[in-house]
Amino acid sequence: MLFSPEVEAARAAGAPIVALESTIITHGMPYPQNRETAEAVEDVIRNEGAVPATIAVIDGALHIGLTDAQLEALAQAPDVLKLSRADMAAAMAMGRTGATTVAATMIAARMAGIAVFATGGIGGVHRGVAETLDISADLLELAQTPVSVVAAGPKAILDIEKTLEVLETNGVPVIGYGVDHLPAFWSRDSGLPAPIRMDTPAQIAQAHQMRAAMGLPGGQLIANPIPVADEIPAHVIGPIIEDALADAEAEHVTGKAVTPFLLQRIFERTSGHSLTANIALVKNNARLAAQIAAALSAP
Ligand code: PSU
Ligand code: MN
Repeated sequence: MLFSPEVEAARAAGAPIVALESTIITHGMPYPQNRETAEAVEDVIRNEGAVPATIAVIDGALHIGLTDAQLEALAQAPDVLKLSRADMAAAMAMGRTGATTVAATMIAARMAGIAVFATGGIGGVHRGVAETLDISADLLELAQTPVSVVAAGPKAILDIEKTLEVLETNGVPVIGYGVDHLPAFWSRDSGLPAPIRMDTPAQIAQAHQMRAAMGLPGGQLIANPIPVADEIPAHVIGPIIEDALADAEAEHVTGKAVTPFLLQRIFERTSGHSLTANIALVKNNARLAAQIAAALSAP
């Protein structure tokens, strides 16, 4: 495990650190917006007084925090693997380069002693699960790895109701931040109630600590709604998602390829509006994550 100089210094000083995933860079956004976003998100965290730790596997080494040069190289690299719990260790053993999903980033964060992680959206139960059994490893990671993950809610490409059921069965608290309804990534309201509502970073930090004190395994999912100005309302994004899902089925896209395929199609069909929204919500999540990290490290 290799720490960037910035993260190393933060660890030594006991400063708040926020983990960031890298699949969003390599498989979630096109170049150069992916690199620009990654840097902007890191800056949001720095401006809140915390230190960003973007996580990736580079030539077999697990990096906690990337330099600007490493970030730039990753953003442009062809054939970067998408690493989840199942393949992270294998990629390291083989000396490969891979981006970490939410699940893999949580694993790395726990190893590095980082309690808070910001991303855009988590994986979940895919629609048509009865046929495909496609349930993201992200959900099972939340059940066992003690990291608080700030996301903008499950994406509407998923079956949100079933995603909530799996999280509940696995004992994962799903916390709507300042909202009674669960947000749905591009939209502020999924139409479903948020299982728990909290209104301050301090409450979220306290609940994280309480779980640890109780010896409960697993993390928390904090669902932070996209800012009003950047929202794509459900009635606009809904039909576009339906089309993208139909394309995926027609083209027999399966497994790991499903999420990146759908995001790309939705990007094309919204003339890039989905990307603008995605960037805004990741920054918004980074801000909240930094505030939670600060509350956790407050004496
Ligand atoms: N949601 C996004 N963009 C992404 C992802 C999710 O808005 O890039 C990525 C995350 O890394 C997440 C992964 O962990 O997709 C989930 O993939 P899967 O459904 O194959 O588990
Ligand atoms: Mn999947």
